[in-house]
Amino acid sequence: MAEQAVANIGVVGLAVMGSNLARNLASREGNTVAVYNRSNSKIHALLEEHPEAGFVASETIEDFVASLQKPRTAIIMVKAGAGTDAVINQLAEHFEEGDIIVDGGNALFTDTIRRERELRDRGLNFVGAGISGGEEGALKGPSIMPGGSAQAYETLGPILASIAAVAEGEPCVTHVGTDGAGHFVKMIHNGIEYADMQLIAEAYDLLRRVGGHEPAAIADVFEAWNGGDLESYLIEITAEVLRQVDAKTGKPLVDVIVDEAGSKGTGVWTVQNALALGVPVGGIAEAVFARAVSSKPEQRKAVRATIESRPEIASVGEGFEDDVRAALYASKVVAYAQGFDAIIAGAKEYDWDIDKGAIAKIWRGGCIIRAQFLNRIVEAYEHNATITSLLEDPYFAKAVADGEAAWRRIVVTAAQSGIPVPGFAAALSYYDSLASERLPAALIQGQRDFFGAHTYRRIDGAGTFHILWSGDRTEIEADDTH
Ligand code: NBP
Repeated sequence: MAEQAVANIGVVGLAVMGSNLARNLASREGNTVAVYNRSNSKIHALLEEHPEAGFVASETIEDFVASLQKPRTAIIMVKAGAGTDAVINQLAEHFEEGDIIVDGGNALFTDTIRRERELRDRGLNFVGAGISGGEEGALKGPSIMPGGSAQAYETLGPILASIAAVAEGEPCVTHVGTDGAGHFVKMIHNGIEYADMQLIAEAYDLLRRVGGHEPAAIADVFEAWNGGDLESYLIEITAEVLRQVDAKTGKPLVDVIVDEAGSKGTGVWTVQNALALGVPVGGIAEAVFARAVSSKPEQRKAVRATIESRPEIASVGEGFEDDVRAALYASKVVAYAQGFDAIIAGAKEYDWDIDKGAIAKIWRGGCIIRAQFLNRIVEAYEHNATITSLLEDPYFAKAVADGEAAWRRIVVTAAQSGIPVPGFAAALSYYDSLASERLPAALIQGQRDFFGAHTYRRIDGAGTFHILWSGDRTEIEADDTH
């Protein structure tokens, strides 16, 4: 066990993510990796299974700290929440000015903001780093979204770059911004992931129920789509899942899986925070809600029992598959546009200087939403970093316009057939909202003025107005304190 300061990086927390990240670090030239875990059995197991990694192991936090060269840099990979706070406190007790504590877990970004402030006051650097890619990513190359100070990134950046995934020759890591910026962007990444998965699931449902195809045939469709502009990890694994046959029954696996989707909460965080920031992320919210609806089997059964007949499935022609593909692509553009809107709003609220193009770049490899499509987002922000929405970019504007007719046909077909497409429909409504010259928000303002004297502005001049609704219904100029 370790006594001397020989390691340039340490990992605390050796469950699946931490041990894989430690192995990834150890496999890169120039790294000597210190490891520690609360239950020592995990340390021994890791050392036994991977002697080649040359880990510097410690059975106490004191020895772990002593094994690190200065500035000491330790990555924490423990369960988010109380476990993370416990480990931070242990490290902070022994760390000295300039040392760096990295939280690579799935922390809520507001916790990261708090932790960074507390540790900064003690002269320590704290980096909240979102890490995406699951256990395989941690081992072979994740997408890494670190926040924190620029000073900490000077030491940490090259180490993270050495273990990150590589896309188009560039490591999938960038200094996202100060304090909680990295965990905020990771949260949005997960929100977009929810939306993307929901849209793919809706496409599958339509191909199955309207198109009449079996899962294996739909796998072929997804495989073909993966060769085009939808090329992505999620489309690729969808084909794999649909092709899988259940060994026990001989049925497609997808037909024996209970149709109740679980979640770990990052989608909910995305929607809660977007609501607080006033950013419409309907595609992500519908994806979170769709999982919630699926997870209420008793309610679904009770309502189903009251329904006597369901609509007939609409009959469709040869172009149906292409229509579904176009609807999927257009809805996906909307989901990403909404996700980037949330990043812009978060950056404004929390005073982060976030380079949107750089975020799209680091999502091109290692993470769950990795896709060809992200290159188009990189190009959009390279072309004009000040666009108010991705839908304003010429490429995306044309992509959506090209698919628009098909998108509408698909939403109509789904509605006629009684097939839920909350993702496709919400995305289309959002697009139509942005595309409409006048919105019925004017009526809402009238209603608000009626019951709450909330006032309104006029289209033909400055000022704020109110109708004397319970009086003679004349308009008066109001002050804007209402
Ligand atoms: P878990 O989230 O299952 O956490 C287990 C680890 O936390 C063990 O090392 C455990 O130590 C340690 N721990 C706990 Br629990 N409470 C502790 C405490 N009070 N003090 C010290 N250590 C404590 O591990 P994981 O699945 O490897 O994930 C690690 C982090 O990475 C999490 O934040 C997770 O959200 C995030 N993440 C996971 C994935 C994924 O695909 N799994 C992907 C991306 C990010 P013990 O051995 O002594 O109990």
